[in-house]
Amino acid sequence: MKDIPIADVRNFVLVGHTGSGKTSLVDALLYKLGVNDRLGNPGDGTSAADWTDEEKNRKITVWAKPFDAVWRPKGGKALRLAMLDTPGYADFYGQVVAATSVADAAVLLVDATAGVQVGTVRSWKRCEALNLPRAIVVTGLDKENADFAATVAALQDVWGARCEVVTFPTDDKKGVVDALAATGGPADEIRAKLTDVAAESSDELIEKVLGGETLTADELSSGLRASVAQAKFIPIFAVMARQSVGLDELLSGFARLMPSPADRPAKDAAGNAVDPSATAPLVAQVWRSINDPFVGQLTLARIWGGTLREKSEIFNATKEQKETVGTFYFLNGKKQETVPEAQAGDVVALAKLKATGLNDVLCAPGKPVQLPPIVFPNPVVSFAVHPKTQGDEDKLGQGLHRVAEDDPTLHVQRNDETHELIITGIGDVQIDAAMDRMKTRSKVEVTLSTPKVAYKETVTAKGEGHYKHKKQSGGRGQYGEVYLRIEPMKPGVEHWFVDGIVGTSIPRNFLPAIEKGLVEGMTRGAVAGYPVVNTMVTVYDGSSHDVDSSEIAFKIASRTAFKDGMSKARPVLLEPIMNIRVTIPGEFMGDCTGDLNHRRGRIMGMESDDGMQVIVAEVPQAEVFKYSSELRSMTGGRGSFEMSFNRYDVVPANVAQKVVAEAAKNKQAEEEE
Ligand SMILES: Nc1nc2c(ncn2[C@@H]2O[C@H](COP(=O)(O)OP(=O)(O)O)[C@@H](O)[C@H]2O)c(=O)[nH]1
Ligand SMILES: [Mg+2]
Repeated sequence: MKDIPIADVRNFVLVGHTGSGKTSLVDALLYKLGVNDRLGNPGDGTSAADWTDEEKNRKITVWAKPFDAVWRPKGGKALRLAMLDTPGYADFYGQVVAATSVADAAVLLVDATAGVQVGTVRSWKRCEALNLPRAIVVTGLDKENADFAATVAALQDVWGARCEVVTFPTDDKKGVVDALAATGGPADEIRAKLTDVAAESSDELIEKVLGGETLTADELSSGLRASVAQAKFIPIFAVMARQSVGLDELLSGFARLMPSPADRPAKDAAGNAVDPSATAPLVAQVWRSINDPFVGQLTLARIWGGTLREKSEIFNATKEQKETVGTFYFLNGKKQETVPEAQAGDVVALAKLKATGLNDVLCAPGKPVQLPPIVFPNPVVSFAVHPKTQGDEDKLGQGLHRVAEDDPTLHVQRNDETHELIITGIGDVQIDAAMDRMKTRSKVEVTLSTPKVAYKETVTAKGEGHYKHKKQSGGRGQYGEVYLRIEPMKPGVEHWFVDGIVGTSIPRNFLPAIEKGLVEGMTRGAVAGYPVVNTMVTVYDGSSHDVDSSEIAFKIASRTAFKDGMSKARPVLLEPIMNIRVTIPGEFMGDCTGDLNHRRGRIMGMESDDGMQVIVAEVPQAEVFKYSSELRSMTGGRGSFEMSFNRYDVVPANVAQKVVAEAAKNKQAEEEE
């Protein structure tokens, strides 16, 4: 906003374990800063931040959302806050990835009664990967057993002395002391430590300190701020959000220590800094896209530089297309405030853009800039989706598509081989929430099931096939005879169908029909009726009849000869094999490797990563459809995994037997219908 210079803007993302009080802090700030006239609580569904139905019902944050407020301290400068609240629950990690990508800093919340949790570590790692400046806010201090000092010690134990206290609770927990402002008692001790941190940021300050002088308040702040910007110093704040205690001290800490959009400009794809000033050409990045049934299409963008104006022409540099900006808003939960212009640090919601989607870069006309795209985690959990009501298939397809549009970590796909609609996500709670959303929006109810495995078949040896199709019924008969050879595809060979016919046993004009018959034959292999791959067919002989031979006769002959030949070419069943990377605390190592072996997995290696153990393995897809929830219960939520397709490989005989039996049963059921 125009009246507050960029230097006085603080854009930050709130991250941390689920239940650490992120949304409560947002609610407390919105209430304190006059955005809302009552204090909402995510715990009882009254939060102004967790306002969507799915969030109210589950009492957790599901979406990363922007909030906007101004702090006007008595006698001080106004500070504009652009906050991004994020979900702590692992299934919604994609939202954390999006929001951290467009924030200038992170605020990591840690519950004083729980300490460092899985979600805390996950958030921290994300910040490290982005080298994001950050602060820690200790919450839950009003709870019984809460111990601020012990929590600080635990944080320093994991992340070292770069984490140091700036504000701390009084003994009666009725107030919070700001060590940068107060004197006497523990504040002096803390300030001495902070002075050392600040001194390290510049030669000038270090000389002053070594010379025995005390740093002025401004020197101390600016020294600390330089270290925060490089993530070398991480200030710890104590806050009691629900009691509105420690908020002024927190905000004044943000003003003194946290970076402004001018301190940490975005880098374009070539590594050049984007000019953050308001007079520079516009650069804004789309990090979320909302398809709301009431407000329509909303595009959430973070402005990195220049000024975005209402009713203006801009350029989508990613799509290389002009866009017209109508109105845009600051969002505060359900509230939308129209703003005429926005600058670096602002997160705005643009209505009704035509061509713009996630990850697009919006620029001034004639000044295109490319930014590195936000890279989302790969979804790993799949379910087959079936409509509860027959006849809802079309509605289901559309509905799924629509919910997947809002969430880049949800993929929807029809599997052409199993004929199932498959939804893939990060976790089952995420998929469950998406299905609820679809029920409300598209009025389709569904059941979920474990997807069918898309088996394939191939041959491992040479096999001869033969069939003579001969029918004499009344008038014109049908005649076609085919001899063929089936073998595994040879490396480097391009075409799977080889014409090896010598002489005129089969007239050449029937070859296309023969090939069609083979293609049909390959859709249902000889083992269990799955598609056949990697198989070469040479047709080398046959016979025809002047009158009775026809395309249809040769199609039937080649299709049947294929089945004959395939069954003699030592056919096998193939299954998808996945790469899996399981990250767990060391204590679960034995359980997890044992479990993977049990799932027919092959351990390829082990690594350690930041205090966690990593198992790298290959495992058949059929065995890991439910791995997400099973790993969660095996490790108490402390394990995580990534998964990607590797290859198709032969199904071991004992397992294949069961698949074949199952296929035979299904075929019989089909025929009886
Ligand atoms: N006693 C107490 N409860 C809190 C505090 N912060 C949050 N809560 C409660 O803890 C629950 C989870 O808080 P929430 O803000 O949704 O956590 P988030 O998942 O990090 O956003 C809610 O019921 C809050 O009312 C706190 O500092 N003290
Ligand atoms: Mg929350």
